[in-house]
Amino acid sequence: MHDQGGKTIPEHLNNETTAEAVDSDRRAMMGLAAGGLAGALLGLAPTAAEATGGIGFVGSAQAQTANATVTPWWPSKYGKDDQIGATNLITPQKILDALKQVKTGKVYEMAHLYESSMPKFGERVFALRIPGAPTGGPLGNNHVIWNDEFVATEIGQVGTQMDGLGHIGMAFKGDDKAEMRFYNGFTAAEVDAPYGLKKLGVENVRPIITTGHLFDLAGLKGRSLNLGEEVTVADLEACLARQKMTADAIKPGDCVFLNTGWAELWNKDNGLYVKGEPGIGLDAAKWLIAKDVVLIGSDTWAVEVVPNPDPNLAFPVHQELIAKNGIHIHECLVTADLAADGVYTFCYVMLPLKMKGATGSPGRPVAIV
Ligand code: UVW
Repeated sequence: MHDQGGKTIPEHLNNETTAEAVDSDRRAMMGLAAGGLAGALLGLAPTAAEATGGIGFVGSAQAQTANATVTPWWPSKYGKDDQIGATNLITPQKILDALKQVKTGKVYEMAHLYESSMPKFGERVFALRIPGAPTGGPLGNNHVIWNDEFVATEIGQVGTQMDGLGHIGMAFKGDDKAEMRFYNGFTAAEVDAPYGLKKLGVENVRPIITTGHLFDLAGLKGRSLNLGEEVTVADLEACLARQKMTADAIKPGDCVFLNTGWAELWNKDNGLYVKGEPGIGLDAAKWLIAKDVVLIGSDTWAVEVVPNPDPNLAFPVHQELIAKNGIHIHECLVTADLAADGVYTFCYVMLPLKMKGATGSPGRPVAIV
């Protein structure tokens, strides 16, 4: 363990090799930008987001997406007007099957504490205040007082967060909103509005009560995974074998989770936590999509490998899962407790807030066995 500013960081995530790797990855990305289409970025001051770390890895790729040529992914297999995506698969029968996993009633908390010090992607904020403290009173002969909180934040996109289907899309033609597409081909002109999304808001998502499966990648590798380390299909299969499971254990409508060990950095080295991460690449994402999962979660902030091994791509797994297949991503989860107890299959409960027009949901997801 290593002490940094009074916080203890696991040695294997803090050694100079890791720090150097981060810097050299970043230099490599910026070098590619210089040689590629994003050369136009050169000479510009880094954006505020780049200065914060995380987005810096994808800055060059972002500059290259102005005119994407993509095969339309709509209409959705759930119908051309569908707004709930893969949660269509959470049927009463699925819930009954999931509840069969509950044998002891033990609950694993999978959310981090929401607090201002938590790591946040880019320029996101989380500020909670109790105005007045106490906010009101005293009133009446009984002198009642009360506290209310005021929270300023990107509420669906900080801390433990489930991405809704209106969070991620693709710009086919610059900033033409009629050519920006989201899940089911809805355009930004149809979806986006300043006071909340008009379509695909998180209020549409069904309560998620289904069977969950953990892939203990840190257990498989005997170490926490590294920044930029791609989780492959072979890794997922090796996890299942180690956990004495087979791939057909994952049924349509189930959720899957990655334990990478990255959460060891949470509130210890937030800069490194959001600078990049280990996670699934496109191949593993497609393998899981073929299994008709409803949600993929991880102890990282994006579930997918960042930076992507293809430096021209920025968050392609987000697009593949959310926009193209209506599959949710659940980020910044606590998975280590499940891994420590060897709990690989459980009943997963996440009730996204019915927050009209929101892009995602905070919450208190739990695994029950
Ligand atoms: C982005 O919003 C780009 O990332 P995330 O969904 O991981 O917060």
